[in-house]
Amino acid sequence: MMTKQFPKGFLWGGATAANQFEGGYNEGGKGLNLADVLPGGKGRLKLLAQTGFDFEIDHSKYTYPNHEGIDFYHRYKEDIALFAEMGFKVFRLSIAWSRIFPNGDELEPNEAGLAFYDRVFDELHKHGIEPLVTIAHYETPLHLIKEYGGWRNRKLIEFFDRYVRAIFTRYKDKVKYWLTFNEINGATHMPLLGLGFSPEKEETRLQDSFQGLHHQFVASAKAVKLGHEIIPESQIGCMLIYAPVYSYDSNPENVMHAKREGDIFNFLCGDVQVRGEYPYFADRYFDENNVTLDIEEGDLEIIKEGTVDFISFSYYMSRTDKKIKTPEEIGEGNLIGGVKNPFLKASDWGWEIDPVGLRVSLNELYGRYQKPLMVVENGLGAYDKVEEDGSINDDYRIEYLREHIEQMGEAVEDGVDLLGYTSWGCIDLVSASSGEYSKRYGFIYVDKHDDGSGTLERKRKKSFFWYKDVISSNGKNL
Ligand code: BGP
Repeated sequence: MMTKQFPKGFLWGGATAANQFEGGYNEGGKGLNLADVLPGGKGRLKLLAQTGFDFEIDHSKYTYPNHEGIDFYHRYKEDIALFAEMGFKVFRLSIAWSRIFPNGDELEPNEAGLAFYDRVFDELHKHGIEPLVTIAHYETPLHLIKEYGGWRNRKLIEFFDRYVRAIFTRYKDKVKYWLTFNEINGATHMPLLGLGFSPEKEETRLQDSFQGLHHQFVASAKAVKLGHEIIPESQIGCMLIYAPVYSYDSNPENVMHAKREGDIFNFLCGDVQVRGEYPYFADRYFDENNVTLDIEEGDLEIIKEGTVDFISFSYYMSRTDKKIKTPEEIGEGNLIGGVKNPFLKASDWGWEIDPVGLRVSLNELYGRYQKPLMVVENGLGAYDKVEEDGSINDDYRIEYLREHIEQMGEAVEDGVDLLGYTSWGCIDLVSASSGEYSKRYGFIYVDKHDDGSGTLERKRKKSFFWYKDVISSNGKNL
């Protein structure tokens, strides 16, 4: 099948996060972070929230899959060679903050942690692959959570500043593309992952989340400014979890409700990071939800001065919104709420599959900001089966990706400035929401299972060869 032309130099690749694939959780002087105390299995986020981070790491009742991940820490050469075989132009990974500052509040960085990423970046460059680095991807040092209460505490701005200064300085000749906070706008839904705290009560969730977000906005803007100073040619982006919000029907009440939900979810954080100011609708929303932000003098100037160079986002699903739901409709929507969309099928984890929604997202984001975009996460979590001959025939994944890439091609044809595409979990890794190995996204299969068994051997899936062809034809052969 032929699709539209992607721009020359389009950045094809794959995406990961340190805590979900590195392993080596206590090697090289690394300190514990949030992901290290997240147990495996569905309901892990709730479980951790209930215990208030007091898990013993050797707890006999739970597994901790993020401790071993898929052992990229020791196998990075083999994995990067496989990415290179597919023709990756870019590889998205995160730096684990607690490898660089084990507790998060030290004054000096940990040399062994810095040296590890040096080796990884050198290996990538050896293969002509550009690193795209997320500075914070759901892995706040545990000490900052326990001692300071996570991002609710303004002090984290200072610690983060020290961390970014250390990595910008160290990797200034090796990394050009940076993202500040992963899925920053997901924080109000899942404050635990992004902000490192679990709301004590529902009534304070929004107040604490937006205060934490305000601290992250300041920290992000400072990082952008500093990055531009230390690495003049750097491109620093924000990272949003984007989900276009559709109205359930044409009832104007529903349409207005969907519009406002979309503004709050998709654009509030984006406006702060891209335009450098809180949007016009924020005040009313904060008033109506009893949110009073503590904004210190100078914060808004910093935010204004540290706007991002491009916008990156994850795209997994759209959301269908209805103002007043029937009792049956409550809770039947997808991960990020709403109601069921009768036109869409869902994955085995109930995530609605909507390729056209990706074109909608790209147009909405470009229409609002006119800044280059990058899709840095997209993919299908699915159960894979290894056949007797060792092959893995993941046609369902190929179909999913083909349909989404086709829609990206349409968006490019619409006139959207799109820099690249890194599909999520290009190599199988630990799921963020459920801590499962069996929710697989990769082109590369990893022999590792939910019960902890497996040899960690890597195998090329059918989608591996398909994606290789997609890249070498610059998106023409789908
Ligand atoms: C995003 C996260 C990733 C990743 C992905 C898939 O929200 O940025 O870390 O895990 O979702 O989610 P899951 O692993 O829960 O399937």
